[in-house]
Amino acid sequence: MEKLIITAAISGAEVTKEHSPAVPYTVEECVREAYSAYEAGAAIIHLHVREDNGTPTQSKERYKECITAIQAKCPEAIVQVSTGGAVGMSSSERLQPVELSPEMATLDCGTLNFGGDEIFVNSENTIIEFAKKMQEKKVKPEIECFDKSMIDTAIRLSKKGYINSPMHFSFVMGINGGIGGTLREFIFLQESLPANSTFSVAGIGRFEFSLAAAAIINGGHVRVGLEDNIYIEKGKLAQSNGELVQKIVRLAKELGREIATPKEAREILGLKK
Ligand code: KMH
Ligand code: ZN
Repeated sequence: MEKLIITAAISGAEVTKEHSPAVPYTVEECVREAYSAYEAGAAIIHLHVREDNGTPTQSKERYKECITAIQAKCPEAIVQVSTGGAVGMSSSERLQPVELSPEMATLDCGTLNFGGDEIFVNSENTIIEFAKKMQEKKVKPEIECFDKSMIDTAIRLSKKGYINSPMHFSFVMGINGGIGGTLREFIFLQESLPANSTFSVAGIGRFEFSLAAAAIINGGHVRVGLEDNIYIEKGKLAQSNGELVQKIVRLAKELGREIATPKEAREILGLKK
């Protein structure tokens, strides 16, 4: 089986220091959290940025500052910017960090009720606009799927030439409003993928580690991090993103799967650096 790529979603846009004091807001805090994950074995840093007071922003300048600082401390890490941003942001606001030509960016492939009464809007035109910008900037999309229909949308847009193959998917599972976090749903998503694709699984909250184990044994890759889950075990907060990554490294070792270095992750994903 191919080596395991671990992505650390270190910051997110919804989780706050009230939930966990380890959630990073400032550039220094983002570097601290990215380094803890990188040192533990994460090849990819999935990045949202904030103002110093914790307000989510998609400012190109803030991303640039943060990416430069992370790369100084974690020179090999693959930085994947978010184009999801926070619920309610406009598409032009969300798309800004792609202008920096990062190696990867998320491409959210559909609209859903997001965790409650909010709506995360990704109309087909928005997805196409984002996908075209990623092709122009030579950015590899990580296709975020919160439900099975989003895989179908990506396949349809790929057939129309908006998304290059082979595609790399991320199943984000367990958000209220999206697909659940059971093994049955995981298998359903995996079996819905085009044959040549790669995929990673991000289990939200209590689904983080069970779905990580499913991905490890089934040839997928894994995303963990404070964006998705703040607990290292039931009722116990993780001290850092690094601690969450360490747990995945232990799981992978027990299950006989080796961890991909950033260089190996680039080879698996077809990234050029
Ligand atoms: N913050 C969520 C509304 C992404 O990074 O592309 C969207 C999100 C997805 O986190
Ligand atoms: Zn995100």
